[in-house]
Amino acid sequence: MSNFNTAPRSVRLHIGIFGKTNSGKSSLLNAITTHSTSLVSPVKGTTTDPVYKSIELYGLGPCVLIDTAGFDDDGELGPLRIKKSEDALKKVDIAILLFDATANDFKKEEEWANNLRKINKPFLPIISKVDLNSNTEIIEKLIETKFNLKPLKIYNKQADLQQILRKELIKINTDKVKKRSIVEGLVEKDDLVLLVMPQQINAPEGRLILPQVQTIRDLLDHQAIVVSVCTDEIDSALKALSKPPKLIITDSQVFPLVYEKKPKESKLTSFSILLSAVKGDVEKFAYAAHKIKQLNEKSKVLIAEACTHAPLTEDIGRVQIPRLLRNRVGENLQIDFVSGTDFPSNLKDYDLVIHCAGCMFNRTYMMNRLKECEDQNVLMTNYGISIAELSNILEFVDY
Ligand SMILES: Nc1nc2c(ncn2[C@@H]2O[C@H](COP(=O)(O)OP(=O)(O)OP(=O)(O)O)[C@@H](O)[C@H]2O)c(=O)[nH]1
Ligand SMILES: [Mg+2]
Repeated sequence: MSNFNTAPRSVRLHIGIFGKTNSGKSSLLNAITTHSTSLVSPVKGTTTDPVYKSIELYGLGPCVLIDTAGFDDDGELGPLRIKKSEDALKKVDIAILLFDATANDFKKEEEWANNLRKINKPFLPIISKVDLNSNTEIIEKLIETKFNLKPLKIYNKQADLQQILRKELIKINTDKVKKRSIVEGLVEKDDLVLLVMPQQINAPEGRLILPQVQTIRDLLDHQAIVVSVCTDEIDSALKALSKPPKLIITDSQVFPLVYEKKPKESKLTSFSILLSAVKGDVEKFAYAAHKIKQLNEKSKVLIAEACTHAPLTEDIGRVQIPRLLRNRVGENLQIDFVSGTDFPSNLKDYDLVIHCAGCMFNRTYMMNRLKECEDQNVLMTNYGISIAELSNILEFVDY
C-alpha cells in the first residue's frame, strides 16, 4: 500500500477550486486526479457540497483538492451552498480561482479575488475552457491590472494539465505557505528526548494518538534519540539514561507530575503545545493563558475541541480543564463546549477560548479561528498551555 493515502488530512496541503457554476471546477478536479471523482454536467449547480480528494502531487507532497459549489449559485439552496464554499475556504492553503473563457461578466470572480487578497490567501487565477474561446485578452488584462497576476490558460482535455498546474502551485507553495516543524528550534542532532505518553488515558488499543506519532516522526527527522515511557516509568527511565534528557515532551495531563520529577537541566514541553505551535501561534496562545488569572465567577469560557469523539471518562476538554478552571476560579464559572467544525460566529460573550491543539485541523483552519477570535477581541489559548498555566508551571515550559 502506498503511504501517501494514509497521510492524515490535517497535514496535507489544501487546494480549493472556486468559480461560478459551470466554470469547469469539477472537470478540473477530475483532470488533476485523473479520476471521475466529482460529478460533471452541463447543468449549473451540479456540485452542491464540497468534494474532498486526497492526492499526492509530485513536488507538493500529500495534498487534498477541494471542489466547491459555484459562488453564483442562485437556486433555492444557493446561499447554503455558497456558505459551505466559504467554510471550505477557511481550510484552504492555496485557492484556484476559475474564470470561464466563455463568460463575459467577471464581477463575482473579481469580488472573490478581492476577498482572497484581503484575507491574504495565496491564489492562482485560471482561465478555463480556452478550447471554446481562445480570445481571452480582456480577462487576462483584468487579472493582470487588478491583481498583478498572470493567469494560467487551460482546457479540461489538455494532456499536460496536471504538470502545468503542479508547476504553478509549487511556485506559490514555496513562496507563500508557511510551515514549521514540530520540534523546530528545540532539538538538534543526537539530542536525547524523553517522551511521557500515558497510554491508558486516551489512546485506542494498539495505536498511538496522532500528535505522538507526528512528534516521534519529526524527532527522527531531526536525528534525535527518542525514548518513550508511560508515566509510571519516568523514574526508571531517568535512572537508566546516562545523562538527563535535553527535552522532555509529556502529555499535558501529567504536566505537574513530570515537572516535579524532571532533572533541572531538562527542558519541558507537551505534545499539545508543540502541535499548537505548528497549527497556530503559540506566542499568542501563551499570552492569552494569562487571562486565566483574571477570570471570575461571572466569566464565560468556550472550550473548543477539533475531534468529535464521544467524551472519555476523564476527558481533557470536558472534565480535566473545567475541573482545574473551577478549582481556580469558582464553581459558577460558565463553560461552553463545541466540537468538530462547530464554532460560534459570535464570540464576543466569551472571556477566553481554550482550543485543543487541532491535530485534526490544518494550520490554515486553526489560524482562521484565531483570527475570528482576534477580530472580536477575544483571547484564544490552548489545552496544554492552559493546563501549564493552571498548574503554575507555564513559565518553565518551552515551545
Ligand atoms: N469544452 C470544454 N468544456 C468544458 C471544459 N471544462 C468543463 N467543461 C464542460 O462544462 C460543463 C460544466 O463543467 P463542470 O466541471 O461540471 O463545471 P462546475 O464548475 O463543476 O459546475 P458546478 O458544479 O455546476 O458548479 C460540463 O458540460 C463540462 O463538460 C473545458 O475545458 N472545455
Ligand atoms: Mg461541479
